[in-house]
Amino acid sequence: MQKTLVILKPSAVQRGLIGEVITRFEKKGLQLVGMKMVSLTDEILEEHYSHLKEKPFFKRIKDTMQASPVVVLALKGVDAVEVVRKMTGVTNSRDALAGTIRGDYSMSVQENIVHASDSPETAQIELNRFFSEIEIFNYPQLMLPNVYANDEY
Ligand code: IDP
Ligand code: MG
Repeated sequence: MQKTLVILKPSAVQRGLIGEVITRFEKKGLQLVGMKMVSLTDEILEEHYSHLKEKPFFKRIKDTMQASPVVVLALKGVDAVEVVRKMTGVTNSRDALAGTIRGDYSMSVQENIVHASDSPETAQIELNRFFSEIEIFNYPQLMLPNVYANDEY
């Protein structure tokens, strides 16, 4: 089983989409193993978006990610990283397919509702960035036999 990190960005928080987005992940069959509301510091954003540090819009991203608290989620499932990325849709929400979170809820590149880890390696690093060990819960997913066949997990 894999774990992955999702951030419900200020665009989700302000637009009242927290519940709807979490519901999508729950309905899919992913197990919610961590969740909290946090304010993101300059430091954490510079680390998290270090690949964009040289971009002209970097300050705008930082400002918008600090416009309100965000909600961070840890989700668990088979191939969770790829599944969640697919559910998220491409970065530019106007190109994102209908049925994806960005495709259904956003018109923006920047204000695109969610962040999702892009590889298993990144997911591990990002989960450690936002959660301490005791904030990630290990509990039985009672619906497991209905979510997967027993040779899938
Ligand atoms: P991702 O969120 O789809 O993985 P990244 O390229 O990792 O996309 O970029 C991180 C975030 O930075 C995006 O989700 C978006 O909010 C913002 N971003 C990326 N490229 C642009 C841009 O060209 N203009 C404005 N914001 C951008
Ligand atoms: Mg990314």
